Amino acid sequence: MNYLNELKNKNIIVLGLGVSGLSTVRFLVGQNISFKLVDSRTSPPGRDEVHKLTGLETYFGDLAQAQLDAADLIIISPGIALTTPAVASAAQAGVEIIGDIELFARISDKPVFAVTGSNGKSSVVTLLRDVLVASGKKVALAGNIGTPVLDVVDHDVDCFVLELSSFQLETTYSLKSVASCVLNVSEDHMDRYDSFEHYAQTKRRIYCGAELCVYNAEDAQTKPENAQRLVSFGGETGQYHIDNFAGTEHFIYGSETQLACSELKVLGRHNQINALSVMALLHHQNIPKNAFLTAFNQFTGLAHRCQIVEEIDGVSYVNDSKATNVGAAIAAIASIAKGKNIVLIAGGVGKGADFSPLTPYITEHVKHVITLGQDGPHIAELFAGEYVSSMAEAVECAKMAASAGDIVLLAPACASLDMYANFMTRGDDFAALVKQECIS
Ligand code: UMA
Ligand code: ADP
Repeated sequence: MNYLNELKNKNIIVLGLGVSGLSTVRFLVGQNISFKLVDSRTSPPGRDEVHKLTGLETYFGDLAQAQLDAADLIIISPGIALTTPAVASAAQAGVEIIGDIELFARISDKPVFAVTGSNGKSSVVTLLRDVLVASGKKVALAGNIGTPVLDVVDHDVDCFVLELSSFQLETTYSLKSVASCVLNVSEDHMDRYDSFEHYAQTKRRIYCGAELCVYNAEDAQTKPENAQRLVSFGGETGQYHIDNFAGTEHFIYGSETQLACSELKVLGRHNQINALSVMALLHHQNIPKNAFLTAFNQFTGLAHRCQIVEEIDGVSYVNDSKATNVGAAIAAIASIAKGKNIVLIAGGVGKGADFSPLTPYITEHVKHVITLGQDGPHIAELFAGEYVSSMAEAVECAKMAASAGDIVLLAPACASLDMYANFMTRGDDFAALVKQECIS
């Protein structure tokens, strides 16, 4: 950790006091490295916790007044864009700007598996961690999934599994990995990027420093430009793919049968594709088949991703609150519909997305669209839906519209932040309201 000594002589600003900012603060304080803490909000979330730290210089308010140009190094939170004027001006003045993942990369030399993509990241990194653990490895899982990397950097583990967002990749320059993967790229965060290509390019930064680049053969945007060691996955055409063997679907590498798809207990084609990506990420690791078997058998999926909340009068209520973009909502509809039997609840913060790719799926599988939140009126207009003002009203209307055999699906295709603290509270609200319906 020589780099930490270098940091002791630098004028450092930690910019942002959310989950990752607070973790950076804890880490630097633990290393006796001094810094100034800045957040654009007058009352940022971690304010109470840092108040207890004596001798810490803080500035909370307009970044234009924060004197960012005076720093040698800014450790920036992922939620703050590099194009923010005060940040861009500091960069132009020669200030080095890195994120917590870059700091991690500079101080840790343990093996890393890194995963990004528009959808499926958390599911894939969790399953990957489970397989590694089943093979006897000590693993730390961190990054965009919720545990900041600096919270686990000094854990006694054999390797790190990191979920990385495009925001984090923007400020990551020297991460080395044994394997890195872009799962898929579909429109998301279009309020942060000037084009889809820029967003996709940012995701492909994950391949810099990767010994093995794992890409989706059925999504051209995931393919690295100049990589030496490549392995691909994809439902039909990847090196890791799915095919029939002795009458049942199997995960296959080249022509070698690996496991029956039925060993993976979570449902849906997208989960099978995710499992293929896990196998590809572990391509050179000599993981015994049994470890895959154990992990695939035991993986029940993550909360708020296509989870059945309740069945009431023959209608299934499914919480896919984590479908925060159009691609994820499409995956949910396509994987659970049986004909035209879905009542869809959608809406929230659309992040500048184009919702039209939903059209064929809604036409084929959705009998009624109920919308809410900031972009609710726009989505209702696009799909002849019904705009409501609360989740309670949405559940009530969905109940009226559904009949036995139907599925009421919360797959918002939008972020939750206009109405909720995060996608979890949105999903919990939906589930609680559905359960109330069950009692009443
Ligand atoms: N903010 C300000 N001013 C500041 C600092 C932040 O207004 O000075 C705002 C940001 O614009 C954003 C919010 O505060 O709206 C949170 O930003 P943050 O960078 O402080 O976020 P953290 O709390 O540190 O959480 C981040 C990730 N969040 C984002 O990238 C927005 C978390 O991913 C991640 O779990 C956490 O670090 C640990 O690594 C969440 C997320 O929504 C789940 N990620 C996006 C996604 O998955 O689509 C990318
Ligand atoms: P992320 O961490 O990228 O947001 P999650 O695993 O949390 O990914 O899943 C987010 C949403 O995407 C959920 O609604 C889930 O059902 C859906 N999803 C999971 N895997 C895929 C995939 N391979 N393709 C499309 N959608 C997916």
